[in-house]
Amino acid sequence: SDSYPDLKRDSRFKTVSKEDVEHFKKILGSEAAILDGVTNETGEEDFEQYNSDWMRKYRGQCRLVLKPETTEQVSGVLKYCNEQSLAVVPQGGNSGLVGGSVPVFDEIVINLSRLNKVRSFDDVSGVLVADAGVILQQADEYVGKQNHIFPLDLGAKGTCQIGANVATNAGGLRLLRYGSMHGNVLGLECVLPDGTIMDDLSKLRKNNTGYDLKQLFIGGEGTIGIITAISILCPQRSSAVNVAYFGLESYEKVMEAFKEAKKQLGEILSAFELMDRQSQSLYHQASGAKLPLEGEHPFYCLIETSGSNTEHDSEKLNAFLEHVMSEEIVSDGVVAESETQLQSLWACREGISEAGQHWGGVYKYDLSIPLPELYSLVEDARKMFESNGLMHTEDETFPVKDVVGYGHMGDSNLHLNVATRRYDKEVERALEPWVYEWVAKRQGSISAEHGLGLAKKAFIGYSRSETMIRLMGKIKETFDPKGIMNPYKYI
Ligand code: FAD
Ligand code: 2HG
Ligand code: ZN
Repeated sequence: SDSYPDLKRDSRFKTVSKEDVEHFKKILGSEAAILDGVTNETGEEDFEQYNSDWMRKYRGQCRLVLKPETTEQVSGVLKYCNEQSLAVVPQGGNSGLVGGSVPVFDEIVINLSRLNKVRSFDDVSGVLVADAGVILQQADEYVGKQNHIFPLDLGAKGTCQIGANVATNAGGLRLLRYGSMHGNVLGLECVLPDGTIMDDLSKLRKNNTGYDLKQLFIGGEGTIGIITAISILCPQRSSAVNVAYFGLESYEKVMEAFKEAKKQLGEILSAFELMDRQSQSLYHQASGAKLPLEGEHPFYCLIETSGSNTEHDSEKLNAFLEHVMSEEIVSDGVVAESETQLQSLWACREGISEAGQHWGGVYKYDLSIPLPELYSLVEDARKMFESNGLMHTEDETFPVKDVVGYGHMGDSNLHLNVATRRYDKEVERALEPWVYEWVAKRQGSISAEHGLGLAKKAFIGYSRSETMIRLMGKIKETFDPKGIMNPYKYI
């Protein structure tokens, strides 16, 4: 591939033939379920959305997209692919940030967008059972009508799919309150590479009967099978939701504010997000949106509370605000007075990811770092770019525009985004393995919530021991002996 000079197509995999396409047509039984550039002249541009990722950084060359509508169809497709040694890439909403959801060479894309029915919801237990291809926002709206909330929320909610959320073990904005997929997913239905359906759509919270195999698919990034349905515990929706946005003088003050928020807001705290000045400026420049506070502050935080009693929550939040203002922990702040204002405060946080690539390219790092040192990475990265002369915020001849830090402070999860004017090998060489070494030295994780995909595959050793990587290899081999599932990625 021209896109990946360092990678070689695995010659064990067959190239898709006209006979293969005929076979898939029989399994799927509908024109709408196949995008076929093998037996006809379908142009490159029709494949663009399946071949290239959200950041336009990774690009494959697939000429066949399959969109099964049922678990049985997924099973039929995989069984055939396994027999014929045809490599596949499971694909959800294609919002992943590590190049995991697009082919590297000519792998067949198995897109799950048509497998999208809610199967059941029980408003007593809060258990939702739904197909993998249901879009996150739609799942949340569905359970919302019955006063529940999907236990995950993230900026890509309008496009990402719940099956893929499980496959990536997505973290998002409220993990602090509701916990991770590993705890909330009660059951899965998966199709193994040989077409076997593993039906573990349990609705039980407790089930200590043998190894918990579904956990391997949670965060498995489509390397051992395809998730076709999930069963997940949805908490009660809170009737009182408040959002506050603060400006702070230093990172030390941010840590103090977090400590106070836990102490004073405890059980109603549902998000504590961090944004630095540069990230807010980038968001403002890219979107044109007005920032909530007058003047600039080195740091900003977004706090959300969710509870069942409006009066009680407001009282608590006001007491907290009074305290952090009078102690000068926080310099300035605003509390959302309406739903519109609440949305626009959240947009200041959720909009950063997209703003990062507004100038042409972006290098994204998603890291777990112990809180006291979390922000030093951003400062060190800036120093690094200043000393090697690659960064300038105004001068367009410099490849790097700015370095910004933000993220899920409540989970010790930093997002380091290096906004560039183009994808540039020199910038990449300056960042890697520098970032990974920095994080490993502090016993952090080189991928907190986005996964490994193609982007981080080579760096797994910075976060996992050789023994663990060897065991992971064995698991992969057990489930997928022919290696057809999402090859060239993960491990
Ligand atoms: P895709 O990108 O299509 O696929 C992701 C991976 O899962 C691929 O490896 C793919 O092969 C595999 N896969 C997809 N479907 C299946 C399936 N049914 N079975 C098996 N494997 C499958 N992530 C976070 O964790 N937290 C955030 O806060 C967050 N915010 C984001 C904000 C923005 C603006 C964007 C663009 C992305 C964000 N992400 C975040 C990353 C991304 O949204 C998540 O990783 C999400 O879970 C991916 O869902 P998707 O449907 O787009 O999957
Ligand atoms: C977020 O929290 C996402 O906004 C995306 O995880 C982070 O783009 C990023 O680096
Ligand atoms: Zn995130």
